[in-house]
Amino acid sequence: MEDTIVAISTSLGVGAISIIRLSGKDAIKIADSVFSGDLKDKESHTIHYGYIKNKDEVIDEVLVSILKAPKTYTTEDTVEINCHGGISTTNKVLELLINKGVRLAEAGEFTKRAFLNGRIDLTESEAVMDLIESKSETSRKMAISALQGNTSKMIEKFRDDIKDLISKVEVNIDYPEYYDIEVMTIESIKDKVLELKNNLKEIIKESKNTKILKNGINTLIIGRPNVGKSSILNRFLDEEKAIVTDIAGTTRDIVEGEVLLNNIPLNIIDTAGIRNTTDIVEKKGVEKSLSLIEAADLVIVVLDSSNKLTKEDKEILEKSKNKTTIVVLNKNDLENKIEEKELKDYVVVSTNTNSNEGIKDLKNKIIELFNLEKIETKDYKYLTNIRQITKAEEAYRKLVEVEKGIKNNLPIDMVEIDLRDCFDILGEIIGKTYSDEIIDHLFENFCVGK
Ligand SMILES: Nc1nc2c(ncn2[C@@H]2O[C@H](COP(=O)(O)OP(=O)(O)OP(=O)(O)O)[C@@H](O)[C@H]2O)c(=O)[nH]1
Ligand SMILES: [Mg+2]
Repeated sequence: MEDTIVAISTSLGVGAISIIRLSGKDAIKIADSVFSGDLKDKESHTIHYGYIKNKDEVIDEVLVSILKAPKTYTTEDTVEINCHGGISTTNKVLELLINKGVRLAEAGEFTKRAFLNGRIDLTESEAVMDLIESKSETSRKMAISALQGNTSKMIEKFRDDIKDLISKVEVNIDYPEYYDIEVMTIESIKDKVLELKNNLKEIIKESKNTKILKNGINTLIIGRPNVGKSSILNRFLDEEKAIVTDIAGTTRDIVEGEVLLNNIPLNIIDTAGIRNTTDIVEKKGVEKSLSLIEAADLVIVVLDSSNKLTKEDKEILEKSKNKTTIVVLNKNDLENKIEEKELKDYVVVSTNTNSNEGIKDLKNKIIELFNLEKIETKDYKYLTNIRQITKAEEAYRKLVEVEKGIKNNLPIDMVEIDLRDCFDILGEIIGKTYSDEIIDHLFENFCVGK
C-alpha cells in the first residue's frame, strides 16, 4: 500500500459536482502539483478554493479538501477534489492526476485500505457496499447497523465466550493429573456450549430471512397464455409496463418491474405464457419462464377462472409446488368454472384486473406470507450476506462436534481443537483471519471510487 491511488468517487454523468479522491502518501503533493494555490502546508480537514491547471491552461474551478492521516476514510493522507460534474471535465482532471504518477484505484480499493489499515473490519467493509446498494429503507437500516459495528460486536461476543471455554479447558490440559477436575470442567462447559450452539442457530435462521429484506422478494408471475399475467404486473406497478392484448402469446420475453411493499422491494417478473408451441421465439420464452421458477422466492400462478383447469395449469402448479406460491384466480368478473376444492392446498386470491378487485388482497397475502408486517421492529443485528452466513454455519458445525465430543467422553484436548476451529472461523467473519485471495475477491465486487 505504498503507492497513491485515485478514482472518481461520484457516478460519472451529468451533475453539478464530481468528486475525485486521492489516497496515499503522495496525495497532497500530487494534488498540489496541479492546483493553482499551495496545498502543502495547509492544516488537515480544510477546504481550498482554486483552479486545476495543466501548465498554463485552466481545466476547472474547484474546491479541494485536505484530509491528513490518520483521521481519514483509508487512514492515509487523502485529498478530495470537488470539480464540476460532467464527463469531460471529470475525466480531464483524472487524466492529469494519472499523468502526475498516481495509479487508478481498483474497485473497492479505498475501502480495502481502510480494512487493511485496521480502521474497519470485514463486516463493516461489506456494510459500506450494502449501504451504497440499498434500495429500501429496510436494507439501508440493516447496512448502517452493520457499518456501526453491530454485526461485529455480536460475533466478537461469541468469540469471547468461546475463548473463555478454551481457557477453562487449557487449565485442565496443564494439570492432567487431576482427572476429576477434568470431569468437572466438562460439566461446567457443557451448558455454555449448548447455549452458544442454539444462539448461533437462531442467528443463522434469522439472517437467512433478512437476506430477503435486503435483496427483495424475487416474484415470478407464471401461467398459461392470455390468463392476465401482464395485466396483474401492470396493476401491481400501477403503469402499463407490459403489453396486454387478447392474443394468446403476447408476452414473448420477460418483463420486469419493481415496487416496494412495506418498504421491501418486490422484484416482479412477468413471463411468456406456458403452452406447447412450435413458434421458435415463443418456445424459447416458455422455456425461460419455467427455468425462472427455481430462483424465485415467490411464484404467482395466474389462472383464468372462467375456464376449467387445463393440463398445462396443473403442470404449472406441480412445477411450483416446492416454492412459496399464491394462486391468482383472475377474471372473476366472468362466470367461475374452477371448483374451490381443486385448489384446496393452495393460498388463493381472486382478482379482476379491469376493476383492480383483489389486487390489494394479493398484496396483503404477500405481506402475510413473508411476515413483512413485523419487519420494522427488528433490531437488524444479523449476518448480512451469504459469505458471513456460510462461515457461521461452519462455526455451528464445530459446536456440534464439541457437543458430541463431550457426550462421547473424548479427551478434553480433542474438544479443545474443535473449540479453537470454531473461534478461528468466527474470526474469518469479521476478518481477524483472512487470505489475500478472499480479500481480493471480496473487494472486486465493490464500485470504483469507494
Ligand atoms: N374479463 C377480464 N379480462 C381480463 C382480465 N385480466 C386480463 N384480461 C384480458 O385478458 C387478455 C389477456 O391479458 P394479458 O394480461 O395480456 O394476459 P397474459 O397472461 O399476459 O397473456 P400472454 O402474455 O399472452 O401470456 C386481455 O385481453 C386482457 O384485457 C380480467 O380480470 N377480466
Ligand atoms: Mg403477457
